[in-house]
Amino acid sequence: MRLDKKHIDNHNTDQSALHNKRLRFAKDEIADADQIIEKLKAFQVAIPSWALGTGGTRFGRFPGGGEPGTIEQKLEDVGLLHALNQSSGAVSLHIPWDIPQDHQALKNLAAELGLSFDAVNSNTFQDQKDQEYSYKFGSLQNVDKQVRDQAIAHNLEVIRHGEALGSKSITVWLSDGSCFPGQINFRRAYENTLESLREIYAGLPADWKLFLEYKAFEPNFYSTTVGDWGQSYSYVNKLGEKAYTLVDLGHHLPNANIEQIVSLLLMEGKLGGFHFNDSKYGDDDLTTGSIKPYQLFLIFNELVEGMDARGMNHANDLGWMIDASHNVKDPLEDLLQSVEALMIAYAQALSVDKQALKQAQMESDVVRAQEILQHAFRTDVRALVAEARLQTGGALQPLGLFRDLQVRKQLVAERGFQQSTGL
Ligand code: RM4
Ligand code: MN
Ligand code: MN
Repeated sequence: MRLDKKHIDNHNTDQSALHNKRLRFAKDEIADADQIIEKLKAFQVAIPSWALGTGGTRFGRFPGGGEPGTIEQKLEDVGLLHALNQSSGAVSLHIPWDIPQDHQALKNLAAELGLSFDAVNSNTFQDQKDQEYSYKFGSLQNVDKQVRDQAIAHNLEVIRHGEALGSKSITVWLSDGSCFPGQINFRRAYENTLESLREIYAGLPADWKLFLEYKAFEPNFYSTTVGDWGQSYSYVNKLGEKAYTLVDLGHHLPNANIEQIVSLLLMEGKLGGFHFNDSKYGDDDLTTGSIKPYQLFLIFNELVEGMDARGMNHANDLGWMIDASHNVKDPLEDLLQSVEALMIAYAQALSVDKQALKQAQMESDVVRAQEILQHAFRTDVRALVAEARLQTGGALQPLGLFRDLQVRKQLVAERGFQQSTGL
């Protein structure tokens, strides 16, 4: 299904009086509103191919209808999101959940929908049918070199798929670790993993990046071999200049100060990208900004400050991706909410009075520093985000239009109740 542009235009016409009123108010409140709008227009968030269907928990799964069954349909779904918000212009594929057959045809379809391919993801946390060796006791860390070689070969194949699609990065997330004390030797696991990563890194095209994601626990519950940002940093530092750490917001122990992690990784030039989501307890993969919007804002505040300090391009120099799972919401509605939350947090961070904050810090004026940050967080920037969408051809209210047009009903009519390969 494709959206007819005239539906978007009609929707925007209907909404324009209200929008203009809100925009005037926001522009009065926020200095540099026009510059913020320009930055928002350039900012794109990649949608994960595994989040377009209903997810589940280990207790069950309650699939909805009209879910995409093929990569082509997944691209079409991302195309729908992008048509609505003009901020979802990329897709991140997970292999082998999605194995591209005809790369050129997929590239053509993506181009038609205004999409590009962001990082490709490898998967050595599950055994696939016909796989020779099992990953039950780890992949890149495995004590058996044959298992490691199989996992390395898989990663190299993922890179080849990505190359053919125009991706420029691979994200490696390992479930490797142990469930019980004594199960593995930590140092040997580290060394095996490093050696394996070096082989993958050696197969990286010159203009590619390798993102190494960390996670504190699950599915291994005693130790994880890339368990936190320090461990990821230790590997990527040894690998070389094309290797970076990837931060998934749900992969920390409770109450970790993620914004500080972000700031320091940026300072070290080793922050590669993000998997955005939200969580209350663990790797809950909930809608971005649904539980801790202030934390999301604080992370963006560090991102903007740190990227500006290094002269980085906000839109292109880091990988911006969502990593979510939808159990009770329509996946497309959920993703629209996540992208909106990201745009709002980014806009709020851009609106922080950086000079004043710096001065407050230099004077150790703690109260003033808090006032400055919270002022930005509490200022309603939604009209700026909507205006950026309007100027790029998107809908003023993407979620509202998605519902008005009964997109899900149309997808069900088109595809039936098939189940996608969602996470
Ligand atoms: C992991 C991690 C990875 C994702 C898998 C499905 O917890 O977040 O990024 O690819 O889940
Ligand atoms: Mn992730
Ligand atoms: Mn995760």
